[in-house]
Amino acid sequence: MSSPIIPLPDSIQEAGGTVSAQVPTSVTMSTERLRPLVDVFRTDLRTWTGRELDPPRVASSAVPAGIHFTLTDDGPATPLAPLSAASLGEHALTVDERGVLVESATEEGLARGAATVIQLLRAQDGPRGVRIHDRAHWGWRGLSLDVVRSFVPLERVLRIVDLLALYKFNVLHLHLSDNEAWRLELPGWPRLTPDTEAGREYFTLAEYGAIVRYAAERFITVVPEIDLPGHVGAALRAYPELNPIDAERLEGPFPIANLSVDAPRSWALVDDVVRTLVDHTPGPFIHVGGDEAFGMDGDAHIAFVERAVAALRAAGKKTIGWQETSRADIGSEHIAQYWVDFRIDDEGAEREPSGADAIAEESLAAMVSHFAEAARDGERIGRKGMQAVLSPISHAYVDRPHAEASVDAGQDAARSGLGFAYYPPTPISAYLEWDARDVLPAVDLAKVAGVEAALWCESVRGPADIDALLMPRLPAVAEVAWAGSGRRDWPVFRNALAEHAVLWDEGGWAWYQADSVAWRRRIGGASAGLGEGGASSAVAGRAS
Ligand code: TNX
Repeated sequence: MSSPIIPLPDSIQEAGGTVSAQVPTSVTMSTERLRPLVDVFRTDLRTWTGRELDPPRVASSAVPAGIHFTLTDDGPATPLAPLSAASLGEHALTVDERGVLVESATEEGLARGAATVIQLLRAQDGPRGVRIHDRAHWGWRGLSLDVVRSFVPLERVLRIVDLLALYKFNVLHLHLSDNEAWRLELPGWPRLTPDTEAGREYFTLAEYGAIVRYAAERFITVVPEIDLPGHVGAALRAYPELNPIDAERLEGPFPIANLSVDAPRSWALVDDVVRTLVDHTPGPFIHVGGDEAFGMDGDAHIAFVERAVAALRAAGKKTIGWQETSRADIGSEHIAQYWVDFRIDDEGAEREPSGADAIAEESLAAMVSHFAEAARDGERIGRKGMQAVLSPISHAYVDRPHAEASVDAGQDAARSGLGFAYYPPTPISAYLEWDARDVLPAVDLAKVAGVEAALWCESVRGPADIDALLMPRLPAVAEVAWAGSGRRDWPVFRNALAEHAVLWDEGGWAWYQADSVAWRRRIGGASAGLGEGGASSAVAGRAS
């Protein structure tokens, strides 16, 4: 049996005979405590389906043709945190003649069930009978969003949060600084965030707080990253005293741009970054960056990572950093984010794009030695017993050029310019057909925390490009991130994907209309109903 729900639930039982004739219009909840959650559900249902629900009421059970949320445990709510027990989002969902019932011991579980309800209500007619039990395999299901190479304004970030919620992600990792720009207000360092001709292209701390709150309402934790000690070109342009030598040679792709270990201001910057992120981030994790400090002395790199990690821990935070941070002596509580999987991607990684600026000779030499060392990070993560979040370039980076043509002529014409030009064209199936359990054999499976997609924006020319890179690749990564094994069968998955086009259309996404999928659009106001009309009582899902 196939199901259009993405990611595929742990267990689904279709009850073909109990089709609800009506689309629900009312929503109830077992306790007043659920009102904020149910209000967010109503908002998000409107976003993705255009449907309106009456204001929620407290009730002891479902009302006919209504949606009912039951919190089965009235103990105190635990703080939102990736990798907590609640982060698996366990819940049950039943659709029968009484209506739609979502049950969970946690609010987070109810929110994940609500995402399934939104997917079920995408069709024009009432949802069919179904019995679902679901929970995530991985407690870290993230998207790393580069708001630097192309600024992503607040409103767009919130739309991306909506998308993450729809596909049961629980982490938004914000990449806030890089060679090109610095996108977060930092008190005491005003030159980092100048106004540009395009206006103000950075987040004030108040705006950052608004993103954090909006995400938290959807049980998504923001993990901020100010990338140090490499990738600091923007900081060096604003404050050359952070490294007078590197500040002189910031042109071209992949510049050597590191904080200088000898510059006292470098350490002040690290401390101010740490303090600001800690003060404005309620979530338990801060990302220390740490990647691609090309040309930097290894001990100096380690010194910065150790100082940042120590300062964050002293302030009560947990740390994650790109895989290169595994070289520091920071204990096994640290999470290393693995990304350099050139082993799987030998062909494309070194693809020189036509017309690209030449990479400076010294940058190239520094890169070659950097990636030689990176090849040993996986083994290091395993040996040190660190946890790992998996973002393999070949399967989790959504900024790769599209391999499929688009059925939309405009999109197809723009295709060659979209995606980081150093990667080969990549089909949607590449984001589905991998298993997080196979990525890092040197790391104990119990130490694998989960999966994170990454959207880097070097090739992004406007909002439509962001849409076309994320969609429909993100749901494929969601499938891998939510499931231990999942539905990694492209011909089956694409049937489910095809059904989601109506949601993306309604949500206003300029998603990439790859010609490898028979998209089902809403034609003349009617779209197909839910389910494939398979045999009733079929049992499916990951558990079967
Ligand atoms: C590598 S991923 C980078 C980024 C680029 C990206 C392009 C990582 C830790 N570093 O700076 O934007 O490739 O896909």
